[in-house]
Amino acid sequence: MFRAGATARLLIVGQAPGRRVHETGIPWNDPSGDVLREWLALDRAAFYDTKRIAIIPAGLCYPGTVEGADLPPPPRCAPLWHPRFRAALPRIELTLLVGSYAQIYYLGDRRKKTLAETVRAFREYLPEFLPLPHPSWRNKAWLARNPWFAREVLPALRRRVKALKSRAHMKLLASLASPYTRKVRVVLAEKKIECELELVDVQPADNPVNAYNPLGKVPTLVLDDGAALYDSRVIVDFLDARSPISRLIPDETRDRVAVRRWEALADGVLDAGLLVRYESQRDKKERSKDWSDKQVARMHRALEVMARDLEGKPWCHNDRYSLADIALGCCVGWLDFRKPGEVDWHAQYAGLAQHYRKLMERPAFVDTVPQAPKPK
Ligand SMILES: N[C@@H](CCC(=O)N[C@@H](CS)C(=O)NCC(=O)O)C(=O)O
Repeated sequence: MFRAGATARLLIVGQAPGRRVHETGIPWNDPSGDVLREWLALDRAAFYDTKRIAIIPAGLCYPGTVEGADLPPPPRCAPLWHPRFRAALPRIELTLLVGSYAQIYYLGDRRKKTLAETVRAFREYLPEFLPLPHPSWRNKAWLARNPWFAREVLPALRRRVKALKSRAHMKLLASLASPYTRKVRVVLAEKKIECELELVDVQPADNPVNAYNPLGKVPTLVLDDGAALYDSRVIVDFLDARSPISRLIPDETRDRVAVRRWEALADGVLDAGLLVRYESQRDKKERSKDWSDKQVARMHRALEVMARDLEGKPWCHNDRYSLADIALGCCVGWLDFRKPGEVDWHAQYAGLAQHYRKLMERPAFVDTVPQAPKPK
């Protein structure tokens, strides 16, 4: 017995259907389900909304009872079915492991000696998993013995579930020409995070972004509660931490700062390129050649360092695709598009061109190629 829609972002893995659930054909349709819904602060409509929540127990079928007690799920069930379900549910961001059977399958050796210790150490398993005790009436005494559960775990659980619910309404104020916006869009696509795109024109001094971001720049990410995040570096940080799918920023400090240095370099080339572009749009007699030359020289120095650091490597940092590659791709893709200072990076930095071709094999890059705004 299971309920799941391909867009679900929360997965609830319980034990196995009990007799009442088996008879009604609805998972968690029993007093345990009522307690679980209270823990999650969700009503029945929200709980059974398969577009948002998938419910797949460790054992899919009713295993029967012996002397009134439900039998445990057969151990072969989860390894057989869960990988298939997970492959069909690419958007799951948080998996609630309700009871020890779900924890055995998903956490394996990462479990502590007792269920209570595992649950109490819940922060260790986030953002991917959150272990919970089984909310059955038999566990009432457990809950009384462990008051920290209501104090520490439930508020964290409710916060996460609420955040998942509201995430659908995130809105990215964007421009299809902006390379920084592209960086955020590639991250959204790689991490399979849904987000509405609102195209805005940031040219006029009085533009609609100002109301959310005093800097009046795109990208700006507006959350459900109206809070706004900027700039692109802060937004990608937020998005990467929100979902465990395709981690793009490493946890370990040295790796993380190495990836972020790549990003700073790629963004720095763009900052200089934009200045060159803005300068070229001024009246001819007002343009400063020295100023533009300084920016172009800066771009060349940075491109040279990037080409050198990439030499002989499959990816910018270590052996995996990361935000460093995304930042580099968005940088050189934009140079192609706007050609500030006529920098011929294809010829001069062949390694970067080759890397961009490789990135353009990814749908996230193909779908976000910069486009000029439509003339009004
Ligand atoms: N550091 C910012 C740069 C954002 C930025 O400069 N965006 C440009 C579009 S590519 C913009 O909004 N420009 C409007 C303006 O400068 O008035 C980021 O990473 O998000």
